[in-house]
Amino acid sequence: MRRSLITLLVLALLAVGCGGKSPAAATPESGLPADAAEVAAERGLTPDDVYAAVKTYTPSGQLDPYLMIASGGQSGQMLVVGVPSMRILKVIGVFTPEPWQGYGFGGSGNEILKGGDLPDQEIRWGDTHHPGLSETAGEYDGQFVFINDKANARLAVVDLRDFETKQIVKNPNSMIDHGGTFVTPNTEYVVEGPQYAAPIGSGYASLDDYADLYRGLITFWKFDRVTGRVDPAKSFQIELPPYWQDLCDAGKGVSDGWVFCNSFNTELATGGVELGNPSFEAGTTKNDTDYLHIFNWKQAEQVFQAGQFETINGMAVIRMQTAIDENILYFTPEPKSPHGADVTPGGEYVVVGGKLDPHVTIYSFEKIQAAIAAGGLATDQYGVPVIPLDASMEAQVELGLGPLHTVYDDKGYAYTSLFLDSAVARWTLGGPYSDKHAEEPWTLVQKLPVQYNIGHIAAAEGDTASPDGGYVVALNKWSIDRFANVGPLLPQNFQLIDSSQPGDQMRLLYDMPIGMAEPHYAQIIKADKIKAFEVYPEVGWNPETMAVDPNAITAPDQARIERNGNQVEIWMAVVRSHFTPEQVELKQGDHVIWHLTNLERSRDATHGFALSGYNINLSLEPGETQTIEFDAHMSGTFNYFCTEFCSALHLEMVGYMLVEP
Ligand code: K7E
Ligand code: CUA
Repeated sequence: MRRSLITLLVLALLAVGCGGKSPAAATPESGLPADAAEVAAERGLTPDDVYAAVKTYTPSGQLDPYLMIASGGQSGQMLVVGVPSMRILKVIGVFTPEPWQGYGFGGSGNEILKGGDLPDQEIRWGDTHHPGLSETAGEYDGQFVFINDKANARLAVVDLRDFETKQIVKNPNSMIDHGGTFVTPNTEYVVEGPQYAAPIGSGYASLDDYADLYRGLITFWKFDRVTGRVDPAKSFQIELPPYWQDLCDAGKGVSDGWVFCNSFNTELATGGVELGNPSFEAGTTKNDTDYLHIFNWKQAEQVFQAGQFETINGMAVIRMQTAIDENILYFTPEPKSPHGADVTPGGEYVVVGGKLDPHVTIYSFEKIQAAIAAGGLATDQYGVPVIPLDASMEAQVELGLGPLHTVYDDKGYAYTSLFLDSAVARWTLGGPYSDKHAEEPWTLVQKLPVQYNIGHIAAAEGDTASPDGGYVVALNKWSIDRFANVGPLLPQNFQLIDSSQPGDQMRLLYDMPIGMAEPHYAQIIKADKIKAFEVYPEVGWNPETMAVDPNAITAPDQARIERNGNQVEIWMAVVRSHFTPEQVELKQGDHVIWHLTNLERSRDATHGFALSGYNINLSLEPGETQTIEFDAHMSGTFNYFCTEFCSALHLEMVGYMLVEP
């Protein structure tokens, strides 16, 4: 029935011509079923609208072929969105406690969040920018996703078996970062690019000493797939000039072993508009060009393993002079104030968008290598060899105002976001991509308006060695008039674009408001690559260790309370629709260790555990074990209750915790 309706709709579209701008001839003669035609007419839908509806409508029970993992901006979290339905499936607690996931309210999430604290400062939010999916041979493998916290220079690891954060590491030598995360093609390293320069370790130094004491710092976090953790002891950093390094990308294919980062503020501006100095916005944009940073990370890894580093705050730092002497670091000029540096699927080119230059500049990895091999390069003021632009550049394509970020598809097209034009530019790649499309290489094909001020752009499997094509998502910064007015703070707008047809046939399909933060980047992975648990594999599973917890119980009759002096230890069973025990008697001042195991094996049979007054809240997914520990410092009558409506007798899923004064 449903299938035949869609067939009819599609036939109708063909009949009325999908490209037309006039309202659909919503009559039975159009081929639309009478009731659908009436709805289309009533709502004033054009054939384009009907096309978009049919492309995105996902009937109940049908699954999306793609998942988009988006940064959650200032919320500190990550979002999981189905594509093309643009349904939000999950908010993953990362740098900010997330009550729905029971993350950061007494369970193991507290320890994970603590991993990101400064020595003397607890931090409970983040500014997430760039999610990076783990890769094997340059393809997303669906195992992990990483993300940075720009605000505090931290990195988080999320395991895609349960979509939960497993680790947060604090960069001990930076207070801020930006150009990460992204992975090397086999996830050997998760790279955290820097941003605003500071003394290494972020100690105090006068801005008068900026050129001498301030530095950039790129971090290569070693990732261990078996433990699912970053290993700081096997990680290293490279000291850089105090230019403000921005976005980075890893080479792949022919350029595997290399990393590319933009920079701005090669002017070494230090601001002070209030003192009559040029403002940062003026001071950092004086030069016509900045430097694309080119790193040989495989060489850096060897230098690190050979011990040619200094240990600063427990972290290995390869000094700038070592990086120069050991042929790790090169520069080439790039048009002023660049933003994205994006490596093509085969690794042949790096595409750079200059925010203040209407072109994208395409660098050839082969030419860069030839220039390095030829030697005789001049250097910048810090002694870093600079490859002249005409020796590294392959092409420039004029796209429009404010090119920022570029992604790729399977048809030899690149897609660049144009911030000032509020448009997505589709243009053709040359070289080995020339025979994939009908147009001239390095040519603008189409500019599709978006609403409004697009920042990043994401494509299906777009950062892999073999992008899919079909969908592109515009991550727009402003939404202005796109949605009902909800006050002066407006949502961001994700716009889904159909990129399945060649030539100038891109179409806008769908608007999705993000009313919780400003997402920056997103990656889109084939849904069937992710093999997430439906329930935890065994009863008693500890999601932090990804193994059965020694304090798990497997049946309600193992539940018990043991007192040892003023320490009380509880082993609690949680199953529809009761907790065992239901009465917990404590004395004020007791130290409480409380293990909870959800014995359920049915999918979605999650129980919550909220303990009133004590700021404790857990989400116990089927099979999960969590442990909370606290001092019963308040006397009184408290309830613990289930916060997930798990059964008809969910309200009865409750217990009393009595604390005797
Ligand atoms: Cu907002 Cu990648 Cu942090 Cu560009 S970044 S827009
Ligand atoms: Cu368990 Cu509600």
